[in-house]
Amino acid sequence: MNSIEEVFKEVHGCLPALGVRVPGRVNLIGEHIDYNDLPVFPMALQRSVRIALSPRNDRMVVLHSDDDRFSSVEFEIGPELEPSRKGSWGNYVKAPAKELAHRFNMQRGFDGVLQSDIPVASGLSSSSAIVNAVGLALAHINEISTETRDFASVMAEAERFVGTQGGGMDQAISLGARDRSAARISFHPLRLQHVLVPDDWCFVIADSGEVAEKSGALQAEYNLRRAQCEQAFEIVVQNLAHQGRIGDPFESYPELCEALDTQRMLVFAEEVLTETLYRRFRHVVTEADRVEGAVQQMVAADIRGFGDLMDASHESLRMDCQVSNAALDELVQVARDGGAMGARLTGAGFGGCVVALAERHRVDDVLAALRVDYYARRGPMERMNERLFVAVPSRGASIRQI
Ligand code: NG1
Repeated sequence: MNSIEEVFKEVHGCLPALGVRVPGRVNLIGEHIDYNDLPVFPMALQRSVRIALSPRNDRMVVLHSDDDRFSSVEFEIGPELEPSRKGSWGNYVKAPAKELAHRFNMQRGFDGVLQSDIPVASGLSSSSAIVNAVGLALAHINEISTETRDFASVMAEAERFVGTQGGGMDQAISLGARDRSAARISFHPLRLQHVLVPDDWCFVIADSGEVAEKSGALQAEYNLRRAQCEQAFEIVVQNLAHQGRIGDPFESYPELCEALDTQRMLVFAEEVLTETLYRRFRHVVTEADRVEGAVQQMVAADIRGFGDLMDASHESLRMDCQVSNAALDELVQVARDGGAMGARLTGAGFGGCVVALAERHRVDDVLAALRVDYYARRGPMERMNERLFVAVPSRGASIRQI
């Protein structure tokens, strides 16, 4: 790959003025619960989206992607921006432009070049990295504040432009992560509690090769999970209030989980919910407990305890949230058989990646098992170095003058 500055010169005929870098992320635990406003526990990756750019004196954005799979994008910034064809990556570029134009007076766009080494549609948040990178670029050149907490929420709102009713995890971690750390993220108000990842812990990422394209068919499944979780919450809370077990109905999952013991809540929920809604509800409240447990285990450097929670999370995602598939289950099993302390699907599921935790001295065994027992059986795969790697907990987004 040529350097981003070289590509910029080739495309735009001059050198760029600014460089923006936004990392992808891997969620360690706390899946399908950020949109229920419950805490999650991700970390940022060493892989990132980078944009080299020069501000323009008009409101055009002209962004060239240095990846043959994605064509260039060109549009004028404005609050009325219409999305391109469904599934088009340009919508992730338009999303922050529209949201920021809706909130602020933006007179300047940019000429840019985008490079990325985050695997696409794999649950590692390549899409939010693009949204954040374009958002940061536009905010910087239009002198809009990018204080992490507010800006992450604005970017989360922006990304819903593509049609997925996502939570706020991805934008918060890729903007606010610290070096060598994971972060427990809680919402309303957004707060990041940084936890150092023990040196001896290695998180292996393995891509199933099955595309989890959230702007495609998966979008409806994802949005359905969100709607089911909300419906389950409403029914449980209304019945609790109706039976006089609580005073005023709670307004959010965090309030409910804070007030009631999980097991007692589950016994009650099973009585009032249909089977599917009960499964979703059980996933949400038990996953919330696992997040708190996992944060404590990382602080205590208890790798076995953390691994067990990852296993339990995968089981819950498979059985209750029902977002796993055969390839993800197989990868998880191969990683565990190869010596991982625990493994689980990461991101929205239905394809994409798993994350496995290994002690440093066992990580080569885990990688070898995945190569031999998963990848070799599927024949040659393109971009193999993007598919299987050890995650390095990395710092969040940055902007530099070139
Ligand atoms: P992925 O599939 O990694 O982009 C999505 C959502 C998250 C979260 C996870 C499931 C977006 C941008 N991201 O992540 O908010 O809900 O699924 O835990 O919608």
